[in-house]
Amino acid sequence: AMAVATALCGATQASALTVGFSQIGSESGWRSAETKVAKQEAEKRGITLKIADAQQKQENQIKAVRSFIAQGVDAIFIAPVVATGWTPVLQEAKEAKIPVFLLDRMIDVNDPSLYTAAVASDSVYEGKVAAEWLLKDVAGQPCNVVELQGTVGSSVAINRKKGFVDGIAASPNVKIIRSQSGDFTRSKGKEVMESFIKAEQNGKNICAVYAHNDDMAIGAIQAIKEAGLKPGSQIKVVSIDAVPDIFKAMIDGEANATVELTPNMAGPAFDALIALKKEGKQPQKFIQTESRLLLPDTAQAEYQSKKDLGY
Ligand code: GYE
Repeated sequence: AMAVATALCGATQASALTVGFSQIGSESGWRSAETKVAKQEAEKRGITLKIADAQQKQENQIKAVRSFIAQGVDAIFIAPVVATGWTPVLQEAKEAKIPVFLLDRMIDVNDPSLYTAAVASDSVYEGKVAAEWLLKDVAGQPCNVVELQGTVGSSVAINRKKGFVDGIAASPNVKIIRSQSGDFTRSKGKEVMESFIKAEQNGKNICAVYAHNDDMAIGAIQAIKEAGLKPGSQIKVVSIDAVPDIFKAMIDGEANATVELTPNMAGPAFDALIALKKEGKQPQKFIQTESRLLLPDTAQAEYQSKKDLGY
């Protein structure tokens, strides 16, 4: 009875809240999961969530934010497609006294008060974890790496590259020989991997592919197979996100490692918002999610648990 009363009470207090979420789009399995989880987490708390899909365009995000300001929402969540260009619209939100929460990507602004808090992983660290896995796996042997970068200008593409480059810096046996953006999509990941394979002796000169997300890795796996090579052994595959399909690939011996990123970015942001509105509690500026390295030994269990979570 106590639990019910508490739940009702929480729901009543939160039900007044309306949040506008400017989402990037649905470029990856991870992104779709994040949207789905955001809806579930809003419902749990009795929050009204309005989602605007920007179809990968910052100008659409800026329009959406302006429209949320005009509607007088209680808070604005933004998953910023690129890092720069946010100051003017965030200034408008600040003047309207609407708190802004960043989800999963960061921005470059001179004035940190332009947003209230960010929920994201340490994406430099993710790149480092991927590099460390590869260094350990190749154990001093030479290894030519091709890199599939995320969306150009996004904080995560910049940081995942930096973390990996830093991670291999002291190991001259591991080298990035080619690097290009695959825009975080399967189709582009496949296309770019095909061009890397053609340019590198039909793939024979490539030891590993490092993809900034699992979807591009899955596209790359397809390209490797079509070139008559074995992904996971002849060309190693390491990526980031931990979507169900990468575990399927691990089970089939076609992918080697991923760095997990929770799709639940909205939940912690909702909690911080409720604490801010209810108790006037200023949230932590950077709410960091975990980054676990996941390998084939747990792929079956991980696949199942992700599916059980509904993505
Ligand atoms: O890793 C990728 C998505 O911004 C952290 O964006 C996110 C990334 C995620 O498209 O799959």
